[in-house]
Amino acid sequence: MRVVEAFRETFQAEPEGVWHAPGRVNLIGEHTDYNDGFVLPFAVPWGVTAAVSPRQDDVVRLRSLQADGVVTLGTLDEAEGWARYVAGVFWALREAGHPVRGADLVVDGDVPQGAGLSSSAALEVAVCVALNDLYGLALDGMGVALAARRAENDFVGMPCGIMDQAASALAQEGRALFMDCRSLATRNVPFDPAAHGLRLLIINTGVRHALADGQYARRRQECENAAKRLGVASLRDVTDLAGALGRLDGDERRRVQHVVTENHRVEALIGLLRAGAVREIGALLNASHLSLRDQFQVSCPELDVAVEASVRGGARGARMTGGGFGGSVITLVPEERVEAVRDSVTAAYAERGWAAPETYPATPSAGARRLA
Ligand code: GAF
Repeated sequence: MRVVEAFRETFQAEPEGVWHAPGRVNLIGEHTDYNDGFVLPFAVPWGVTAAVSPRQDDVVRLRSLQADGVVTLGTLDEAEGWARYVAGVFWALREAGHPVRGADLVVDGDVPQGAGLSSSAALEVAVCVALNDLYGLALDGMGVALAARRAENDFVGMPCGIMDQAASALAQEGRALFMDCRSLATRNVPFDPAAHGLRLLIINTGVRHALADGQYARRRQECENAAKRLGVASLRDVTDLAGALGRLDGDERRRVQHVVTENHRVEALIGLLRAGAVREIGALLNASHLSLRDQFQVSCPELDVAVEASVRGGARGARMTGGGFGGSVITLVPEERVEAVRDSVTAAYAERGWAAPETYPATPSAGARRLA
């Protein structure tokens, strides 16, 4: 494993172990996690592999095969850029009272760039499962996800929900992960499009619009404001949508419309999967995309064009996946239409002078685990 060779070369020692944590795509349930709602992500075959040894002191030495040099952190506050995601995990575990000292780490990531497939959650979770094992913390998968989310919320400063870290920590091969983000109950739901003559493709727009982080925090705030105005703890608790919409206007009204209907779409999609009606989930994917575009307003032209062109090319349905403002589209395509869908998207992009986006098969993969 090249991460082990790099560890030997960097620290002149064998790593104590090697761990892997994947990125994710979300099948449906977008911008619902921080509203105590439902999500249905699954792990992708790409992620972060970490070779790690514990230390007797509190120093963290860190090398990424995707960046130059070795970062040495005497204190966690010294971390900058990508190293903050790693330092944040040490911080979150120590804050929770776990006896975590320093470590030497080499990390190697292969999540496609710009794809919005949660490479940062993969990095956090890979480090967290390593420290969990090395320091005997006995956290379960959700415990790992919660510590990783705390690192991102309170150390990195990104107010994300629990979906990405939970998917990375708890996903299983061949299954999607249904999660109730209020109770944190999870269920691994079999999802095998190939058994139905279908392919789920990821279309990576390769763009990430600069407003993404600021708009994410704003959406979250709008949802909290709307919940307060409606007198509910969170938008999960809206049971009378028509009544709620009648009491709101403008952006808050749109946000509520999205979140409430999106939760129902997650439940409907689970129902179809349970009935073996995988071919029928396309309409829910399309409806989710329109809602994210028009009500939640987190799409962008590159995502919309990829969705529309893939449906024109014969996809059963398509939607943006993840936070939005760039990243990827997922599209559910009958096997015999895969080439036609790729051609349709490439042509639509070319018409606008955009480079052809990369596409990859999205195979539901295993969650975080120790490799060696
Ligand atoms: C990002 C966040 F990190 C998730 O928590 C989730 O809110 C998602 O956007 C939108 O569904 O990936």
